Amino acid sequence: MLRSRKLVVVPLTALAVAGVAVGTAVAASGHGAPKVDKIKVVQSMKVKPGFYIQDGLRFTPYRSSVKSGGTISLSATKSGMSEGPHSFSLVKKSQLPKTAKQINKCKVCGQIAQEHGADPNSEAPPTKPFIDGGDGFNKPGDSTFFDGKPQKLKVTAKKGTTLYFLCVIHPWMQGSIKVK
Ligand SMILES: [Cu+2]
Repeated sequence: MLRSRKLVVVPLTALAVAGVAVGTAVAASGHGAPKVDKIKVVQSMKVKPGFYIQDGLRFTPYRSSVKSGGTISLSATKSGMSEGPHSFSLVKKSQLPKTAKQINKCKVCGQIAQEHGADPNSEAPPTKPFIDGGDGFNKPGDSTFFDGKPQKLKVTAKKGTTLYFLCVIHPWMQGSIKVK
């Protein structure tokens, strides 16, 4: 039931059903203990019968920081996965939707979902669970499909950069990471 209410920009049936292991997400390894910043998907739903349902599905914290070369660990609570999978996608600040209309017509969300290889006409998993321009998780367009299984992302963006992210399936799930 929740699923049918989901705000979907392009038909994301494929993303919604896929259970994909993201093998290419870069794991932190070696060289001492890299600082790991944790971002978690959580849910807290509020309902006012007759009026609205407030979907508290979100990344928390929505603002965080990481050292250049450091690691972001992505995880989710059980309820955080109640509305299907997510993506953790870097976009430009100007591409973050702010209004309901922008959320419903999130152009960049459609583009990134398409690049993940989500076939809107099938329930096949995305063909490309990890999108990377080739030099790590550091710029708009880089994206990982998140099925709830914890992931570690090495952030290669330079010190001083702020990365903005959202979930292309639930585009109100947004946040930023300061690279120190
Ligand atoms: Cu999501």
